[in-house]
Amino acid sequence: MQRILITGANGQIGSELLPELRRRHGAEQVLAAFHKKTPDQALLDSGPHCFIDVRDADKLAQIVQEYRIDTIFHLAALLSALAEEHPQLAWDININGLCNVLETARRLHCAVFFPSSIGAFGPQTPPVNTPQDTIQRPTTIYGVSKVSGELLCDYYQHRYRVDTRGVRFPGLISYRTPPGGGTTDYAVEIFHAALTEGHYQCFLRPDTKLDMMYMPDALQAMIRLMQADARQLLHRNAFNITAMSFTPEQIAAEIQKHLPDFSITYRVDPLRQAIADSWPRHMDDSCARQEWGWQPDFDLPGMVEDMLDKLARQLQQEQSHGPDQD
Ligand code: AKB
Repeated sequence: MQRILITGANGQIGSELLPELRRRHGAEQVLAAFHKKTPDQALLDSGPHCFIDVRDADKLAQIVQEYRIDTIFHLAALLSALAEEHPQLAWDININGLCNVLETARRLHCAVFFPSSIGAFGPQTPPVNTPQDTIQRPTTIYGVSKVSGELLCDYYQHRYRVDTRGVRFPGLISYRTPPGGGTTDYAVEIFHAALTEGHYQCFLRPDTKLDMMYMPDALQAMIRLMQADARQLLHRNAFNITAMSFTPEQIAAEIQKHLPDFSITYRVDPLRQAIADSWPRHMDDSCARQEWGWQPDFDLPGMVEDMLDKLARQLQQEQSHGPDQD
C-alpha cells in the first residue's frame, strides 16, 4: 500500500479509515473520493480529495491513473434498509460501482478491499456459529449485491490475479459519522439518544441478536488484512469477522450501568425487523483468526464505556463550537 484511494470517504467507515491511513502513510498518499454530500471541513482540509460517482468508469480510471493509485478501499455503497427501498439504484451503485473498481484495478494493477456483510447470508444459513463457507441465499437486494460482490472479487483474483481482499462486516458502531439506511443503525442511534434524550425508541424487537463490532476493530481488520502475507490466505474475500453479539435489550442494560435513568421502548419497523431476522446471530470467524491473525480488542462492556465517553465529549464540543457545516 503506497498510494491509496478510498471511495465513500465521508461514509461511516470511510470518515474514520481516511484519518487512520493518512496518519500511517502520510496525508498526500491517501486520496479521498467523496460523492455528492459535502464532507465536513476537517476531512476536506486533511489531504487530497476528489468528487466521484463510482458508476462513472472513465473518471474512476482517470483518477487512479493520475494519482498513481495502487490500492483501492472501495467503501461506496447503499446499506440494507435503504437498498430495499431503492433496489435498482442499490444494484447500480453496489454492483456496477464495484465492476468499475475491479476493471480499473485489473487494467491499472491495483489491490482492492471490498467490504461484504452479514447481509450476504439469508434465512437458510445456519444462524449460530455461521461457518465461513456455507449456504448464501439472502432475501434482500443488499445481500444479493454483497454475495455477487464477493464472487466477483474472487473471480477477478483467480481469473486476472487482481489482489482482492475483503471481510464480512457485522453491524458497525462508531461515534464520528452516523451510518445511514442500515438495519444495525439502532446500535449507534441508541448512544446518541441515551446522551441527549435519556430515552430510545428501538425499531427492532428486544430479543433480536446480531453480530456487532466497534469501529477501531473494523479499521485494524481492514488494514491488517490488506497487509497480510498473501501466501497465508486460503480465502481472499469475504472473511467472517465479529467482535460481539447482542440484542437491543442487552445493549440497553449495558448503557444503564453508566446511565441508570436511561430507558428504552420498542416500536418495530417491519422492514428492518424482517431483514434482521434473515441474518445470522453469531458468525464463526476462526478462518480470519487463523489466516491473518484477526483479533478484536473491544467486547460489549469495553465498547459501551468507550462509546459513551467519546460521544459525550464530541457532543459537548459540538455544543460549544457548533456542529461542522456542510
Ligand atoms: C446494515 O445494517 O445494512 C449494515 C450491515 C450489517 O451491512 N450495517
